[in-house]
Amino acid sequence: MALILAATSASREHEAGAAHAHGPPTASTRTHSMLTMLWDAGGRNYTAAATWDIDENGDDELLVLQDDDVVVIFDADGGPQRSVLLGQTARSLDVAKQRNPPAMILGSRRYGQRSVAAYDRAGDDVWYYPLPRGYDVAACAVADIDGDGVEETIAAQSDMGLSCLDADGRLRWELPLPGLIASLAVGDIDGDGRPEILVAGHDTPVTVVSWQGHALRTWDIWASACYVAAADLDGDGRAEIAVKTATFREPENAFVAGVDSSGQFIWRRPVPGLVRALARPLTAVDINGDGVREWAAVGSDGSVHLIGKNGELLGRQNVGEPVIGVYPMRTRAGAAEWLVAVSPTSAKCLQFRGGAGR
Ligand SMILES: [Ca+2]
Ligand SMILES: [Ca+2]
Ligand SMILES: [Ca+2]
Ligand SMILES: [Ca+2]
Repeated sequence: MALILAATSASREHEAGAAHAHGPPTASTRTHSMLTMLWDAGGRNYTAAATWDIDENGDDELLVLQDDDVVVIFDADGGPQRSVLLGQTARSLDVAKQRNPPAMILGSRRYGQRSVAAYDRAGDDVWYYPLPRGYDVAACAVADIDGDGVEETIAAQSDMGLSCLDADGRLRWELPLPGLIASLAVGDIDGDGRPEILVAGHDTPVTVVSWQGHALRTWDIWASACYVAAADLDGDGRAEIAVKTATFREPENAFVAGVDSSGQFIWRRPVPGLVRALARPLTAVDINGDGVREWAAVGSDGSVHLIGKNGELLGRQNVGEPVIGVYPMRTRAGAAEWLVAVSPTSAKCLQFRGGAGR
């Protein structure tokens, strides 16, 4: 705990210093040593990823989507386990976690036909749902939104809206939404026991959607928030919310912000850079193993920021190349989760220094 507090203090000094352009150089050195790299699974043309214990051996695997229609599965130690040839171009990826065995859920395209498809880890078809029309599936999320113990899949087509499918790939509901959707998140943001779906896109307000597929409200002040994440960081039954903005004119002024359940801003931190299409620049991870998750946010400059639920900066490090997404990795090695930072040509697994102790 002392380590974390000391590091937080150093980070704050560095933040203040950066804002005034004359920060103490030692602060930068100290924040750089917050994360150590465990392994780097280099590859080619990575476009999206997910982490889950898909082979049920107790450690998460890293699933990375390449632009040549292949999913590469890496073990928790970074060793390649298998490659799955999809036979269609996939753009977004999640895992049906409660399915036995777990399945990969992919937003795909084949001969111009958009679809959501489920595959087992060997690459065999589980189900396939053709989407009627529209652009690529910008994001898909698997979650039990109606509380019956079985997960649904929500797919967001960037120009069309949402489609909710049941565990066997049959349509539950559709919701047309305006604007170019870039991301979606599922979490119980008001603590009523039912999850909400948050949808964000380019130059469009964040929309809150009910689990039955009704648009409840929009947060007009967040039109520049094109990425949204929801996760119950502290385990109190209510999901925390964070957004990342993308301002095409001034990417250096982009930021990550914490938002309450009514869309009001709680805190904000500068995290530079555009949000690339199909990227996942924000995730929840218990990087220090204290039982409370943190936000990890990436900038297009390669910076990885660790941010507490109240907006406090716990650490920052540059991994040296543009990162398209960050993903938590749980292993039997300890309570602390690892963080995988995926860039187009590498997947770096990072561990918080002094991580496993509670
Ligand atoms: Ca369900
Ligand atoms: Ca709710
Ligand atoms: Ca919470
Ligand atoms: Ca933590």
